[in-house]
Amino acid sequence: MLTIYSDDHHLHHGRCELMDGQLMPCFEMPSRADHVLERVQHRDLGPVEAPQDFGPGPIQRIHSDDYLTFFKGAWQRWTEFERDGDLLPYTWPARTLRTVIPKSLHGQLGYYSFDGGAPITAGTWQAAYSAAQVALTAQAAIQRGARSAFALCRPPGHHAASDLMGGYCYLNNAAIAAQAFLDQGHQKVAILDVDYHHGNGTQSIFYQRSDVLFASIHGHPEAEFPFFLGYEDERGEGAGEGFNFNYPLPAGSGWDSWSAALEQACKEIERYGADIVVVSLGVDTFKDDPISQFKLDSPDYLAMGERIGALGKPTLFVMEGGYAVEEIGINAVNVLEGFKSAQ
Ligand code: Q9C
Ligand code: ZN
Repeated sequence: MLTIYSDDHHLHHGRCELMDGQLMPCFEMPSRADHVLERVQHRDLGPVEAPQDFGPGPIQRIHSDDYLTFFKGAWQRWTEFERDGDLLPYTWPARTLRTVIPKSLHGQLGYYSFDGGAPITAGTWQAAYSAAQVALTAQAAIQRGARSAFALCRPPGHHAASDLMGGYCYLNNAAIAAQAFLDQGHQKVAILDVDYHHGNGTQSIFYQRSDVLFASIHGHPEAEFPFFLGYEDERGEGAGEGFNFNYPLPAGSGWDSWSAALEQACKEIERYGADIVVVSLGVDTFKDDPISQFKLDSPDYLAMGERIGALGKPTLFVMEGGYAVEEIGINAVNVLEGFKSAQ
C-alpha cells in the first residue's frame, strides 16, 4: 500500500492544552506521525512518497474563503502582539451572544473555532495545508486505479467544519479527499470514521447531502468530547436524511461492542452502494490511549482492517487521532495490514 507523507507536519507543534483544569503539553504532537512513518517503513507496507501540490482549489471546495483567509493570516497578525505563546481562542459566540464576525484577531479566532484545543503556531497553516495535500495525493493514487492508499496526515482533520477549527483539527483532510472523488466523477462516497471521538466536522459538512454517507463509531457525546454532536438520532437532514449514522458507545467499550457497531456501519455502507470508502483512521480507541476510554488492543486493529477490506471497495485511509505515541504506529499499520490481508 502506498503511503503519502510530508515532513511539513513538524512545522505544527502546539505548546499546551487545557485538560481537567491543568495546562498540559499538547497530546497532538509531531512524534505521533514520526512513529507511524517508522512503523510503515519497518513493516515494509509499501512505498512512501511526498505529496504533490494541488493548490488551494480542492480545499476551497470544503472550507469557506473567509475561514481560510483568517486561518492563513492569523499567525502574522498575532506576531504584532509580541507575545510569547501560541494563538489560542478564549471567547466564543455561545447562545446569548451575537454571531457577528468581529474585526479583532481574538474575536475572529472565537468565531472560527469551537474549542480551545487547536492552537495556531508559526507553522500551523503550512502543516495543515500540506496535510490536505497529503490526503489529495493519496486520493489521486486511488483515482488512477490503486485499490488503497494511506494518507499519513498531521494535523488531523475530522473535527474541522467548513469554517471552524477545534479538537486539534484545522482542515478536514478526509472531507477534502471525499469531495475530490466526487469532483472527479464518483457518485457515492462513504466516510467511515473509526476515531474515538465523533467526527463532528465531517458530519456537519455533509449533513444535508446524499452523495457522501457518514458513519462514525465513537465515545458517547453524553460523556465525551465533542459533547454537542454525535448522538444516534442525528440521521441527516433534507437531501441528506438517512445518510448519516452515529454509533455512540459508553466508556469502557472493548472489541465486542465496538466490532458490532463496525458491522452495522459496514452494512449501511454496503446498502448505500458506495463507489469509494474514505476511512478517518483514528487509533485513540486503544486501551492505553491517554485521553480516551475504549479498550481496543493491538490485534483488534488487524480485525478492523480485515472487515473494512471485506467491503471490497477502493479505500483511502486518512490518519486522524491516537495519542499513545509508542503504539500508534503498530495500531495504525495493523489496520492497513489487516485490510491488505482481506484483498
Ligand atoms: N484537552 C482527535 O482525536 N479534548 N481529536 C481532549 C481535553 C480534545 C481529539 C481533552 C480531543 C480532540 C483528532
Ligand atoms: Zn480522536
